[in-house]
Amino acid sequence: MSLDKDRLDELFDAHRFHDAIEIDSTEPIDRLLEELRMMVRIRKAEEKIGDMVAEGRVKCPCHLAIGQEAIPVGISRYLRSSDRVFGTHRSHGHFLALGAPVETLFAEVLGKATGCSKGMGGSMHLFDQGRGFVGSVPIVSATISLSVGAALAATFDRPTRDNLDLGLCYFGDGATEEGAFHESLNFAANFKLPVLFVCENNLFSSHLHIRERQPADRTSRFAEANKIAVRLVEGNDLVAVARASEQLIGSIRRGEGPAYLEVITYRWRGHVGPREDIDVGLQRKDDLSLWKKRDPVDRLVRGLARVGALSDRAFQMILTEVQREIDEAWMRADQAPYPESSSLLEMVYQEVD
Ligand SMILES: Cc1ncc(C[n+]2csc(CCOP(=O)(O)OP(=O)(O)O)c2C)c(N)n1
Repeated sequence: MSLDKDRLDELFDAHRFHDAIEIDSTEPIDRLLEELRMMVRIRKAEEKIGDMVAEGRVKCPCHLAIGQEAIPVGISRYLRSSDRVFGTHRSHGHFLALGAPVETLFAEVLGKATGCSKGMGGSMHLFDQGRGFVGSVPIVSATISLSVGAALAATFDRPTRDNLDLGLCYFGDGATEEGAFHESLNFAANFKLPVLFVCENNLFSSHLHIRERQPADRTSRFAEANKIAVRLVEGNDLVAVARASEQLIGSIRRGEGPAYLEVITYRWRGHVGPREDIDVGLQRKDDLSLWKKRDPVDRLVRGLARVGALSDRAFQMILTEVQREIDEAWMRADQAPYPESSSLLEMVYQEVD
């Protein structure tokens, strides 16, 4: 094992973490089964979108997070609708894990009026304010500073600094190479703001590996430099993600200041689009088959089976039910109308008194 504390060590090793995840008696099984269903829902929704991109039915650029499902599901366990969650260009899972309907995602990628952004945004502009999803945008790192502002606003709402709502931003390891990221960490730390920074470190920014871009691969070193509390976990282990989230979100709500959760994971598809073998026009060089053994869904299924909580038949039933849900949601989204061209300006200008 490397002695460099800025390295990810075994978390980086594709040969590790293939086992069933550990489920102990403190984990309510019903909740885990619901979370498994959510992970399957996210995966199948993204597979459907990928297929529809390949068929030319979906025209907007779609960045799939297949292989990363445990992260938003584990974190969302401890979120509430008054929190302010911000996503990225790769946010289908962040959006769905908060309970947003699959149909509003499908309609959005199809540009339909029933989409979560009325069909005007596409895959990278998702929005569900009622569920606390304030938005995702394609500009790398742009939402990090917005989440810090939202966290500042949350402190105005509850000046006692007790049971605070939080700002939360998901971002990739590539976003840590932007200035706004560093300014945001500094500001949040200095003013002890209730914000959770979630770095989904999938090792790649487009086709470039983090070891080709940075002198070290553990991004939470930047949070430590700002005296921010850090947890670093294996991101394909639902229970590990949820436990770290519970601890960090608890301390943020108590007014103890920002926290940084770094979750190590891997995306199975290329940077954009449905292909597994091509990344930004280049042949993929990494060993995807090894990383697939870290499948967060399969590891959870095996963990549940090991404690006698899930039979093969019960899992097949979940797969069938979710597939039906996905097919029906796609059908409704597909049949929905496109927005009227007359509505275009409604989305740009607002009446003021
Ligand atoms: C400011 C900015 N620079 C570059 C891009 C082009 N771009 C889009 S996604 C991406 C890679 C981001 O990688 P990362 O933040 O690690 O997220 P991941 O795609 O791995 O989820 C880049 C360079 C952009 N959208 N915005």
